[in-house]
Amino acid sequence: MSVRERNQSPNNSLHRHGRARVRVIAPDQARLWRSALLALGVLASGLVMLTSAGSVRAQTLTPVSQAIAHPWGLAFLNSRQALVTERGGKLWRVNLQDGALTQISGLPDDLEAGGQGGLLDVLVAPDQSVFLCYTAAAKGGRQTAIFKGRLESARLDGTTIHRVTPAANTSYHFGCRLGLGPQGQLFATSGERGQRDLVQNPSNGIGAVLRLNQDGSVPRDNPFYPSAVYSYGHRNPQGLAVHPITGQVWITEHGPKGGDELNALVSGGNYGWPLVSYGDEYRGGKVGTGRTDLDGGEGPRWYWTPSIAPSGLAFDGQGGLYVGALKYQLLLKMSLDANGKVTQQDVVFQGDIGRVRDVRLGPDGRLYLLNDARNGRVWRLDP
Ligand SMILES: [Ca+2]
Repeated sequence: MSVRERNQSPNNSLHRHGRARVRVIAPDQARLWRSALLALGVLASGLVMLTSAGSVRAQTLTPVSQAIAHPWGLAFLNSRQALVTERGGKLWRVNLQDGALTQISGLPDDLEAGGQGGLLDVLVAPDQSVFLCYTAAAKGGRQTAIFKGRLESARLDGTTIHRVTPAANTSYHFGCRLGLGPQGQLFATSGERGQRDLVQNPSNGIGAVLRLNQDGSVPRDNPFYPSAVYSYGHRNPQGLAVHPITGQVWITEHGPKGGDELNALVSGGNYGWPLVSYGDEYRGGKVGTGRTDLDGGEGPRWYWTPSIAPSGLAFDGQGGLYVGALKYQLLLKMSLDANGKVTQQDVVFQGDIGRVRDVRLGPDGRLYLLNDARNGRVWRLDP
């Protein structure tokens, strides 16, 4: 892999934005201690308070699947079965009772795995249509693409319904998280592919969140119609979740060196990349204008410096928002008030399953996770 997602050793505190408390909820004393150290690092920055251990709640991580190599996306078919993508280009149906895997055929012919690309996210619509977000080989390199199919036994029958243009030769920053909005529109994140010059132009899909009808056509009320772009100025968003009450789409995105973001999307919003950032360039120096806010743009609801490398995002039924993280190997719970302001950040666990790639709310109301490892698995968080 020529360009790696951030996995530098975590040697710094978990930074945060705004005035909020950090509370630690961890399943055992060892985990509590690690998490408390993390939180105390934040405390040392003088920005937050650490609440007492009285808020600690025991939770257990239970493996619920056989091993899957670098799983990336998880979607539930029903309460007994889920689909899980493998970045290298396989799709599995997982029996959630016994953990058995069934390989699904019929994947798109132009799927190309390599670098950060491959078979990435999966979504199951209420009518059981299956959507895949993947890296497609294309003239001029690779592109993020969306496939729609129906599952017939262990085979997908479908077609590619959208391709992000222009294609680029790079093998990183594909984005590729999927979600369904309250009116049934499909939302998909599209990373910037190292094509910074294109990100501030919403007529292309680079560095954007897309909004499509389920047949791949562009809704007439899209802000830049006929463009599929719903919001732009994004870097590499790998978490997407729809708020269960407001219907607003929330995303997480990888910043440069620092400045990973949690964003709440508005139609037509400009989220600033590569003009502004809370992070710095990897080579050193400020990003773009050197500022953190963009006139007329949308600022993040939260940011993390140093970077946690967020991947996977899920709301629970009570307004809690869960953020998975690769680099810090943790699951965070963000609490929101009625205005969508982050009021608290909790460390649910850290280090227990390595790099967290995805987090989803199951039909049983419990959180399910994927860990990014050669022998990755589906995990369930049990109270
Ligand atoms: Ca931003």
